[in-house]
Amino acid sequence: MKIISSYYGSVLLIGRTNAGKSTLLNFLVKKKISIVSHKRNTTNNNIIGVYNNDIYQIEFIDTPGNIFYKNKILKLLKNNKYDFILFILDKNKWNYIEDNFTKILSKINIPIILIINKIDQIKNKNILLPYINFLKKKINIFHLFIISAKYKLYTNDIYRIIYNNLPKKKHFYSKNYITNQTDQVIIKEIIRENIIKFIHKEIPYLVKIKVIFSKILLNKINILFLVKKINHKKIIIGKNSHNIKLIKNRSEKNIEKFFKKKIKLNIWIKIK
Ligand SMILES: Nc1nc2c(ncn2[C@@H]2O[C@H](COP(=O)(O)OP(=O)(O)OP(=O)(O)O)[C@@H](O)[C@H]2O)c(=O)[nH]1
Ligand SMILES: [Mg+2]
Repeated sequence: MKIISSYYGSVLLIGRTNAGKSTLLNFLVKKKISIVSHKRNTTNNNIIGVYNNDIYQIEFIDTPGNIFYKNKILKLLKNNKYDFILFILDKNKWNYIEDNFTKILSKINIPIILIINKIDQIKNKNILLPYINFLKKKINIFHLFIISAKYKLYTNDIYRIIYNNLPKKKHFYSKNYITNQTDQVIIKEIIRENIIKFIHKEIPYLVKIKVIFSKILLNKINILFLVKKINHKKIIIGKNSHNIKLIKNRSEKNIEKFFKKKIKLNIWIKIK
């Protein structure tokens, strides 16, 4: 009988808000488990996504971009053992935020895969070489990638570098495990993403979402939005219910895609 070795590793994704961490996580685990938006501080807790095949299992941890400011990263690094850190840069944006991070990373002994993301938006490619030289002086890089997470450009090689350097280890998760997010949280996050998409300004951050009755098996999901002001309710509903219809229809589709089944979504809005 041929014995196949198994490899397991844990990889932490860090970077400033909007750098594209969640976009990359969704690509790496081949499923949309972390919501993405152009607004700041979209992700608000650590999200685990697991990539699985027969030989390799990799746990990826997506983090909120705002941990930069709160030094939460120190705690995260202290309590855990990662095989790699994916440090994701938003194009050539580098300021005190990245500097602070670099200081912390220089004190720990974890290989850093540095990723320059959004290459599709860098029109003048001549800036890259000096930028890379600058980065090499700033940080001890295990490997550097220049990618577009959104358009999946030059992204596949990330697996190869991780695979080739993972320890032989028993898989930690069962084969079908994809994320630490419960069904309820996935549903909530999908809806939150669509509120952010369709409602402008700060209102999306003021809505509390409750999945009050979720029986996915029965294909019916009831959602309650709790808002503080009548005005917020009006904005969310929109003229001729335009906004709420968009949120409902898009969320319904996204939830169907995630759970691979037909569902019916009902949304109520209550002023608290
Ligand atoms: N053009 C372009 N846009 C990208 C790329 N990767 C991500 N984006 C966009 O950048 C925005 C932020 O992406 P996210 O993945 O939510 O960023 P994040 O780092 O998770 O942000 P936080 O959760 O706030 O920390 C979204 O609008 C993405 O569509 C890319 O390679 N190219
Ligand atoms: Mg995110």
